[in-house]
Amino acid sequence: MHPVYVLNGPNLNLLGKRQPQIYGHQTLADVERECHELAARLGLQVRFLQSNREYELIDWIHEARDIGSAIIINAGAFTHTSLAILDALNAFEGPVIEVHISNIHKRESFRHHSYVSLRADGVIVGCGTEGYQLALRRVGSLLAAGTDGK
Ligand code: CA2
Repeated sequence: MHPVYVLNGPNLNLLGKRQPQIYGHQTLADVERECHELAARLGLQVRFLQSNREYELIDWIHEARDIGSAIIINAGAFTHTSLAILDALNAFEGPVIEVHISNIHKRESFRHHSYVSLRADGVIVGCGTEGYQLALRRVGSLLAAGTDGK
């Protein structure tokens, strides 16, 4: 089975340990466990990854080109800066869902623009860590329908 890549960018390893008023109390390990549980119920497999390094996220997007069925990505602050991540996502052919735990549009103006959104088939913002579950459900529907959501 081709796994769904769930990619997490810089500082998301701190989830649940700092700024709970913005990002909630769940840790990234909690989110990962919930993703695996839901994926099993949906008949999907998940490869859940986090890196603070831009090149590593890009390498995983390339890997997903070869063996992944879909990408769910919270690129963290790289969302707002990384043309390189956008280029990598543009080379991926399956569904891409962008997730942000906080509502980036309610925050500082520098968070309002997303390079990832220029490629994403769906965007989930401001739903807390539940956004990952919502994204996984959407990926499940798109894969079952054999469409990429475009
Ligand atoms: O809301 C989101 O999911 C973000 O992608 C999170 C990024 C931020 O730069 C984006 O604008 C929106 C930051 C991730 C940092 O996560 C932390 C979690 C806990 C404590 C400190 C940082």
